[in-house]
Amino acid sequence: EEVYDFAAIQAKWQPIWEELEPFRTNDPGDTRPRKYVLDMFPYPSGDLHMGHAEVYALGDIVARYWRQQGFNVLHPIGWDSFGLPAENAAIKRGIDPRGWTYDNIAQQKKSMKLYAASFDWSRELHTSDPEYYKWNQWLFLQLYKKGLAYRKDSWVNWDPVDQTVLANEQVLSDGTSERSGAVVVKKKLTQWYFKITDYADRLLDDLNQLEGTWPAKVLNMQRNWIGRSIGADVDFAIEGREERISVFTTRPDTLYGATFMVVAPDADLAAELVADASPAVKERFQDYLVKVQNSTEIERQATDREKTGVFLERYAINPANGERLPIWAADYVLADYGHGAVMAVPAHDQRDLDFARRFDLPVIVVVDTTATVTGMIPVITHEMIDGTEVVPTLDPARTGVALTGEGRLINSGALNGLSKNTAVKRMIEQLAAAGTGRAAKNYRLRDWLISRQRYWGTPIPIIHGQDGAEIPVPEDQLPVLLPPTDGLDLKPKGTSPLGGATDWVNVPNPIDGTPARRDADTMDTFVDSSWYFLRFLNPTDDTKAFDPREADKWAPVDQYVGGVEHAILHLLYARFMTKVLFDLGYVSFTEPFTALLNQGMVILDGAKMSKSKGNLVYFTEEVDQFGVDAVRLTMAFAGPPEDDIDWADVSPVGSAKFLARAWRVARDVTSAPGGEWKTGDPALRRVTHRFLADAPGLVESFKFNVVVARLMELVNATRKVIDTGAGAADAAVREAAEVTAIALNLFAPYAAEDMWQHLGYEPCVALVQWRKADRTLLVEESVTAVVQVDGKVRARLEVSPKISGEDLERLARTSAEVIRRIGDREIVNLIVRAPKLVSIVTSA
Ligand code: ANZ
Repeated sequence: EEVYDFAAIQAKWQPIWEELEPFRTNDPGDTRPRKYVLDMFPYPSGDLHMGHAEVYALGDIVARYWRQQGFNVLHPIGWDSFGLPAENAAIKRGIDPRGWTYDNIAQQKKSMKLYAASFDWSRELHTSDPEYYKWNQWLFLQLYKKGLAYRKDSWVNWDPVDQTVLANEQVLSDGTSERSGAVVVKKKLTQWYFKITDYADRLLDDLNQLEGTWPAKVLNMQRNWIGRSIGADVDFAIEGREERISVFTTRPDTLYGATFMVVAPDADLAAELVADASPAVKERFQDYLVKVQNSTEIERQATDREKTGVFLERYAINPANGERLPIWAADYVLADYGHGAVMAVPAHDQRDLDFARRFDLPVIVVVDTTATVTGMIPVITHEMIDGTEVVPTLDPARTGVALTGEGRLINSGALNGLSKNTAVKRMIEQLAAAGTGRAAKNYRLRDWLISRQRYWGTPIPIIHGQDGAEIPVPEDQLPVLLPPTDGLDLKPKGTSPLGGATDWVNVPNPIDGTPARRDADTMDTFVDSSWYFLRFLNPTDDTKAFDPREADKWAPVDQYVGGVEHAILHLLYARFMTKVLFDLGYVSFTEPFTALLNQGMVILDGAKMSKSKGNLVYFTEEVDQFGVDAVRLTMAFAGPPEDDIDWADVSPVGSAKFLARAWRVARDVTSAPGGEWKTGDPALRRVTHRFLADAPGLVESFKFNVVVARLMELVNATRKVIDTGAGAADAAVREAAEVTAIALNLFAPYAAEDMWQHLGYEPCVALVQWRKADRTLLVEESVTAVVQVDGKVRARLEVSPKISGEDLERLARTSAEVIRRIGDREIVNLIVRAPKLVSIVTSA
């Protein structure tokens, strides 16, 4: 007997699809509505892994689905092929990163083709091709012209192992490098930045447009990352200094409670302020600074650490009441947030209170948090003494708990009696009137550091003149090609390896021909991926980065699919770049990805898979053993796509068995195509049409696992009719088998195509349209509900099996027979068991 042989089926169909190219989307006359479905492109770090197997299975369901629904679907793929892993591999093996990268791409491409995701391969791109990175350089120049790309000297996150600068986003919450795992330290360097902070408000506010189509978790992460705070800048006069010092505060209402000032030790301000201090203090400050520079931002902000600091022997003057405030340097204040200095209000800020208690500084309460404020619950400090609650205390210096809640102002001159919110407004007005402050906003978001001192990336298209001038490389001279690696030392050392390419680096100044030097840094690879979705629209065009007319047709991306590990970095940068391109007039939309689906991770026995843990499940092994379709189906069937898939808990064997079952149904069909469906078994037809009616909604809400389960039911129902019902020649059996093939195309394209052929059709089943459910077959059969009056059956009602208790009760109460039987007696009890029973007890 003929058996389901996945390997033979794969070998049969792959070359046919290769030849037919069913997923090319290049017909300009195509008038169907469009959908752009994009899966995050892979990094070519080796062969595909199980994470890829998941994302490309899920993204493909969406792409195939919209095609079946009559859409012209763009579903491209490419490679994010610049970056550190290639360079590190090259260093380790003494080879060129190009070879390593393109070999891996070839390997992944082979696997990807076998995996049969419905990509338009004619649009394949590699970000490490000069044809691509030329446009990174062009983009850089557009940002530069707009003042959005600039260089500055600054403290950067330095990875001492990879010897490179990291973006804040690449530093994990434990202060180690996302890439190397090394503890990240601070280092001062001149670096290129993109001014993403200019877009902070728009990046935040536009998240509202994505509500409902992006995961709430991602929206939150983006919001927190941008971290907008609303408050005021307050200017403090400084004794013996001409200029005032501004601080940012979210609580200008507490200005009367400020009892000292704190500056970040690593801010230039601190060094300046300490310059006039005694030698002993200077020395203490220097020692302190060294310690601070060796700690991470996370450590510095940890609330459970004992506070440290140095008094700078300087004083500020409180603009509200003229009080003299000692100025300290302490590491809980960060140099690059706000103004790198704070007004410390220990009564109402926990960090300030910890500091005041540690160094015995005064604490003045200015908000009575025990007072009632309309619409607010007073938040008061309750103290436990010997197990009993002692309420309330306004003595934070003793309790050690800052009063951060709502309340009414005290000890604050004209502000006394006001609620916190009113006092905030009033204080800002007062400061503004006096010229010593103003309303201000602050963001956690920092500018995007794009310089990398590494080889395998896009060269920055700037030439430095002898006089220090920055000269953009003229656009007609792009791309600035990466020099060959010959003779270059790629080993990380803190300066870019490109600097060693003498012939490359030394160029005449484009303006006056004097000797000049190319910028030797390369760009963060997140630049590459910030706009790649646009390059897919015309990937071979060598006259422009992308075609705005094509962008109007296809973009923004309707459905983006990828891992939650990109929830901040990549998505934020792509959103930023889209807004920049909008402002420059190149695109007509402001958000790149209309909808986002984050798939979970593939784990094993509850643990993340990794080479080092030795718990890797290999893509090729799974595919060889169970077949592409079974692996893909398993990914879809495992559960909601956003959940992690524990590969130990799923059953590719079960998937393969189901596929064999479905395939055998198609093979068993004996009727010819084109028969009358209407003559078929009505019960099976109802199952088929219920499936046709329900599946689209389920796919659109990403309940792929439910669709698979329903498909299994359909196959079982069909098998039953073949074996013990109307038989294989019944029209309903053919109908069900055809629908199964069409639907299975979403999950298991090889089996589906083979079934389609067995059913007598030409390829490709992927281009066959979804069948409309016949509404007349969706009417549910009714059930009989019994109505009892005082224990005797008095009426029978034909109702829907899904009727609600309320509806059934109403039907019973309005039934003529029931009304007649009750007569003028009163109903004392009524029990409803929908859909079967209503029991009425009367007063008789
Ligand atoms: C006085 C004050 C009183 C504050 C009070 C808070 C409570 P977010 O919400 O995170 O923006 N701050 C300002 N600049 C800082 C810096 N460079 N490093 C560390 N802390 C800094 O926090 C704003 C608050 O954080 C500011 O408001 C300031 O402390 C502190 F009852 O000013 B506040």
